[in-house]
Amino acid sequence: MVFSELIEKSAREKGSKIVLALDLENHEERLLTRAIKILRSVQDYICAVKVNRQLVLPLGLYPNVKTLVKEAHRLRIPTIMDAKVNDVGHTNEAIARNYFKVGFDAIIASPFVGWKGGLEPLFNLAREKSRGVLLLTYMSHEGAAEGYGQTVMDPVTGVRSYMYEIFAKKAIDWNADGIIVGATHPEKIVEIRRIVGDKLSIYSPGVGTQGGDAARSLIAGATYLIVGRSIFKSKNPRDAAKGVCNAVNQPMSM
Ligand code: O7M
Repeated sequence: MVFSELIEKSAREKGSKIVLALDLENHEERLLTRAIKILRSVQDYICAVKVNRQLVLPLGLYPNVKTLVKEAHRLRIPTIMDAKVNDVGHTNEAIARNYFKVGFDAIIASPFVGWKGGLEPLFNLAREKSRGVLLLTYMSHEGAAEGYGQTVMDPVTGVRSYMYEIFAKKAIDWNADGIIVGATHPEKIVEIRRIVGDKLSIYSPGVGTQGGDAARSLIAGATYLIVGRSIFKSKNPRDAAKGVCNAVNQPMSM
């Protein structure tokens, strides 16, 4: 099963479009225990878990991150490694190989490095291992405009486009499993959804703490919502996850 089908199935089974961003602070004691505890407590209200380097660095891949990924899979929760891979091809491939080896179902990469000698080897590896690749397309922070939002001119045709329009089209051409567009820019979600149609899922981070609105992002065209602090920093993460899940729960339209 390809990643986009895996998460779609999970979303249907759980009745949730929420991807938990498990960004715990590294000063917290017993980090792995706490990560697993939160994951178990919210399992009924999330369709996937996203782990980033903030957690991987203090935990270490072996054995801790591997244990966490294994636990997620035991709970039937797909796992996404938010590595924002952004280097030359051979190191991109090596980075992805390490994350796939501990069991991650998908990896997040940056399209700025391009295809040839950039993301091509990573995509090839992901296909070989039946894992997913998600691409950043417009980030949630203000400075996203300086990169993803800049206007660029095609040197051959002279046509001007926004960087995010180009990335959205590349994501289709490269056969990515989904793209990331910040919930703090619902107008960008609308525009990008027009470009990708129903060919790609849109994952939208920045809900809650960063100011993005869950329902508004879904109406704009997001498929999944990536939510971190407003769930795991709350006194009762399970109730918080349930709250976000129920607030946006309409009949699944994926
Ligand atoms: O809900 P938060 O604000 O606590 O966490 C948001 C998560 O989404 C956090 O894990 C970020 O790394 C991630 N994220 C953004 O906040 N903005 C982006 O533009 C992109 C991401 C992301 O997930 O990129 C893959």
